[in-house]
Amino acid sequence: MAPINQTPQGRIPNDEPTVRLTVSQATIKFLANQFVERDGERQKLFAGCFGIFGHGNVAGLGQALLQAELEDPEALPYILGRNEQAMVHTAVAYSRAKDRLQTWAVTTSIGPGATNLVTGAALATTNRIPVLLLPADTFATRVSAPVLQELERPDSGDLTVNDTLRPVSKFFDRVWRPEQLPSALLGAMRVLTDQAETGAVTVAIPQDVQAEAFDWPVALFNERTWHLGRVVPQPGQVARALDLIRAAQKPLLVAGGGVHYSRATEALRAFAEQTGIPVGETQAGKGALRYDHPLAVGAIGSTGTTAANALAADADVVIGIGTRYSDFTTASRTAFSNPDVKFVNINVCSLDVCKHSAVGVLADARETLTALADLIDGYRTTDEYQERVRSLAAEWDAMVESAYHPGRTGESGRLLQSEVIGLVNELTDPRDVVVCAAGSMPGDLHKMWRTRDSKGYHVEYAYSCMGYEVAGGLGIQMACPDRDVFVMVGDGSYLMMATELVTAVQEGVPVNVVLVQNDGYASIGSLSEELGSQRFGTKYRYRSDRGRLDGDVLPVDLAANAESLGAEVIRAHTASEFAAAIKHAKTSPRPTVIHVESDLMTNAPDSKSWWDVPVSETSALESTQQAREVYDAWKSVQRHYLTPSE
Ligand SMILES: Cc1ncc(C[n+]2csc(CCOP(=O)(O)OP(=O)(O)O)c2C)c(N)n1
Ligand SMILES: [Mg+2]
Repeated sequence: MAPINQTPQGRIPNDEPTVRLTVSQATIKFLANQFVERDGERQKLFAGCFGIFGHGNVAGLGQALLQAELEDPEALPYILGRNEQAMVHTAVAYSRAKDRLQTWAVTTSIGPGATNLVTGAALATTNRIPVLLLPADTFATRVSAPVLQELERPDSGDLTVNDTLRPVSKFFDRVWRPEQLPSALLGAMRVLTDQAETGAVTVAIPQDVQAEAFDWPVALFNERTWHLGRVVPQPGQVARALDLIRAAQKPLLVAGGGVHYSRATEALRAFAEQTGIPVGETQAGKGALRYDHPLAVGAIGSTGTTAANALAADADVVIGIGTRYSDFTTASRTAFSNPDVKFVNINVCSLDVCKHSAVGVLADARETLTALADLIDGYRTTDEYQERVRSLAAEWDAMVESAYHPGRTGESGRLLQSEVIGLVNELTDPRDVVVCAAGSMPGDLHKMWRTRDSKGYHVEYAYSCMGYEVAGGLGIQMACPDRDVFVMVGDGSYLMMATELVTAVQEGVPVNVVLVQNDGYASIGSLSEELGSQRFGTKYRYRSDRGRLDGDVLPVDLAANAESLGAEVIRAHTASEFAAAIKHAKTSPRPTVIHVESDLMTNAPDSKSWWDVPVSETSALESTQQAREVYDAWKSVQRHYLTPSE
């Protein structure tokens, strides 16, 4: 080691060119120069930056965004959103529509602006979709403390409300000093572009630091390309997977969201056709195979088709591709009930590869399917098995057909929800996109939506967040201007967050919204009833003389609400009015909301499945006691899947 007083003789002096910019200006300039490449396709990582300004970011990042817009409007376009959580939803939906190859940055003020991000961040991380959050933070210098919206604590000087974003972010950094910015930004990019690690990424910048100037090495702003490689499966892993598949009599493929992100739908179809293995789909995986393909059995699990669930019950080898095996997919570990069932898990995430004691293949879905197809030789399921697949699928499809065309209305004379879904399905183009997140419709859509295009189905069901729908629809319509987007939203979700209709109007994004008004929570209401809780507290009613929420229906007019936000609104009462409204919405250049009333009682065909929601073990209500008996019976068939699949 050199003595401390030695000079660096003989070394070349550091004359790296620098540029003097604020931390905010440097951040924006850096973000505008990030690119992503996969399969030879290169594009900007950030389509732009959503934001809502407050004192935390208006003069820092706000000034930088203004300067950038004036210099080059294409560099990092700024869009004013209406709610911070909603802006994250819009960014996430956009990114999912782009197979996670592109996303947005989201800038917020400090305090409530920042904490409004938490739900959006949790949604992004749960769904594993990249989004960059740039919440402002309280002063690094603290001279003016406590500042407006600062969480002042007696026990900590460096904790701020932004720390709530840590557990819901896949990467979190706070830039206390300008020198920290390069490592914070590069760390953020690494996680955003890592297929296994991605999710919400937070870089919090204190409001004083945002405005501080620094001499940055120019190289920080060079164009930088993040190459998204495809992880190739190891031969040993492929061999072990092949051993299992070749021995399978009744195999079943389960396609998850990873099939889409990897753009493996063609490889999946080819593999299924080569081997005669049927394909079930999770919520995120739906659309992996066209609904009418002879090997498609549609949705699997708690909201699955009877076809997929019958095959799941018998399956001896389950090949999960890009799936997290959520409780809805596994029917809370009751769907795969063959005592000898074995699993092959293909995933880029080691967390998922290990589930259910599977034979794991830690690799890209497309690469793995291609490798399996190359090596599986003449393996094929029997004609008898394939015939069973076709007949089970046909049986389900007939049920969907009658649910689409019920030939009757609900008890109140309103349209049945299954007919509403059927009309949207039949009157939209195959490439149009249906969007949903929470309520009774995600389950109904999972079961009944006939997907005709791999990108035609977008239901956020990892976080199933009420309020995602309209904001998400905006993002998808922005990502796919050549498709018509139809958001299906319940009155509950609409009331929680319809704010981004205003943003859609502002940006001229012609997203369509089908608003199903049923005066309450059909979903949680029917769950409540099933679990013996009698739909308690799930209806939009006045408080009655009895002191309960069982008075008259509340006089809420959501169509008028949508009109007031600037959308074009059509009130449809009958099937023919509704059909005309869909046709009109497809041609309208404006955001269009179709308001339709339906019943709280929905009528989708039964999945013959289960979802683990615990029922009170002891209760004064007979309805609850009966529900507990059913619950105990299902609990007794729940599995752990602990036997190694090898
Ligand atoms: C933010 C959030 N809060 C609560 C829930 C729990 N939840 C799931 S569905 C639902 C009701 C949805 O109502 P609505 O949008 O009217 O749809 P419907 O059930 O009537 O079809 C609730 C409260 C949730 N998923 N997200
Ligand atoms: Mg409702």
